[in-house]
Amino acid sequence: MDIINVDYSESIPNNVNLHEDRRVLRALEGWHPGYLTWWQDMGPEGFQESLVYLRTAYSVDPRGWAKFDYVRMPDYRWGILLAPPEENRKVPFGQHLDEPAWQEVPGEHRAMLRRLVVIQGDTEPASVEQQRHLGKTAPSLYDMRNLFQVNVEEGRHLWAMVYLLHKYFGRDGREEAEELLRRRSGSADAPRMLGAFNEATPDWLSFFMFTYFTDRDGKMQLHSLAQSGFDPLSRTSRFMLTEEAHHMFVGETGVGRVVRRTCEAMKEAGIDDPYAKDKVRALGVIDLPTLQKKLNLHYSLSLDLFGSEVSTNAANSFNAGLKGRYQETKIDDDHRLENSTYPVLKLVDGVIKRVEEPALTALNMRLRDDYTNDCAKGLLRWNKIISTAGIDFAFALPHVAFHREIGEFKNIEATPTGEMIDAGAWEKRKDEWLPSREDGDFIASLMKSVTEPGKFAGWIAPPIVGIDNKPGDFEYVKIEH
Ligand code: BYC
Repeated sequence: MDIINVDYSESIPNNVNLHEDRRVLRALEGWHPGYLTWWQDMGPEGFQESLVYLRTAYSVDPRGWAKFDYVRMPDYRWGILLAPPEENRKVPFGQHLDEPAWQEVPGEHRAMLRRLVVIQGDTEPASVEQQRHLGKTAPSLYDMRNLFQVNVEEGRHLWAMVYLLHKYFGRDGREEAEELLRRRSGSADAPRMLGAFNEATPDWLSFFMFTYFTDRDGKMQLHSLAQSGFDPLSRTSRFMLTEEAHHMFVGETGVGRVVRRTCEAMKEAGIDDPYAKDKVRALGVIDLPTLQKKLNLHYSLSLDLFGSEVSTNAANSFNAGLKGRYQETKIDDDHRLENSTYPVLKLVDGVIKRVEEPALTALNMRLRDDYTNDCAKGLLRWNKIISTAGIDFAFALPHVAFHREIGEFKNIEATPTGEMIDAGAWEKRKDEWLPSREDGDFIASLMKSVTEPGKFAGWIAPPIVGIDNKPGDFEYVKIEH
């Protein structure tokens, strides 16, 4: 079997030898039409007939795995790709440490494993649903293409999880796979499972913040699942991470280009004061304090995706060898964590305090801390753009107690610097910290579609290089009306 190159002669491209696995092939072929209906109903609105310059994975060889070509999105070849197996891989943590990694579902941990796969799977179509209207207001063809690339790959990530459900979980796996197509982001009756995936993505700034902050939760969670003792989950997560890198690139460079354009416009107009909101907005660019508010919103929503700071679910899935830590195999400790502690910020007698908790139950917190460190890197780059322009302003990540719905701080209100305030003060001041209706209206007023090759909306700078090294005026999307 060729585990490096993908077999495209099958109806479902794959490197898992599907043609020899008639049961799973039939199950996936049975699921496929429902997926396509979902894509038509909930995928990018208005561009299903357009030719989009997309990358498709043809191999899982890290040295060259994708090829670019014009594709109509419904014809995209969503496939099943697992990273090559590591020989003699062992469970790298938990109670089963150093036992051979499982090629089949360990019976005693089946329910827990299915839950992890379903939650991961649920987020993928949710993000496509959240972004479905954005094509119509894309600031350029380059950006429109990046949006659609992210969308088709999130669709593929759904396939990745559905494959695991069909292959390893039998009847209840099939039922869960159906449910993944039935739930809808923001629906009152059948919402998506995690909070941030039911929020609207109303404009392109939200899209860039989402791909920066929320896709980065995806990165951290996938890294943890890539450590899994259940080898098929590890292998599928490892390949998903290869694709995920582009999504975070879209977020980081997207926000960076907005910041750059704002700074340029301010300099051209001789405005030094970043808080001169009306003057800056009159230039048709987004003022830096409003960008900070958007950042506050998306970062805090994404923190909620890590679950409670202290969680027995997290401890159980670690003990069971199903979900590890970020870069587990590079950490120098016993990989069992039975006797260690980890510092956690908690609400103790009404005060935010750092306390030592058993490391096992504090695993969500640890992953969230790794996430925060990763998030901070982009802020440094954005702040560099601002300081180079000579403007006195710097983005900062808000305190973890700010605007939370999950965990220790869900019942209190706190400012972005972590000062606790009462509900009345929060109501009065929240528009200083989170995008107000007026901010939303202003951003919405800038969201005008630009579809001439090489042209960009006035609120965002062009990228430094094109996708696949294409020239600046490349027609990334051939729009079919
Ligand atoms: N919203 O013990 P707790 C991505 C529930 S993103 C609603 O604190 P646990 C992507 C929880 O289910 C990555 N409910 O949490 C990004 C539990 O309910 P039950 C997606 C929540 O289990 C962009 C109860 O509260 N992958 O890939 O330790 C675009 C107590 O939970 C939330 C994963 O997340 C919430 N935010 O941790 C596209 C990995 N948080 O069971 C894609 C798989 C908690 O008592 N999932 N609850 O009824 C997990 O590892 C864990 O389930 C979680 C939660 C980290 C999500």
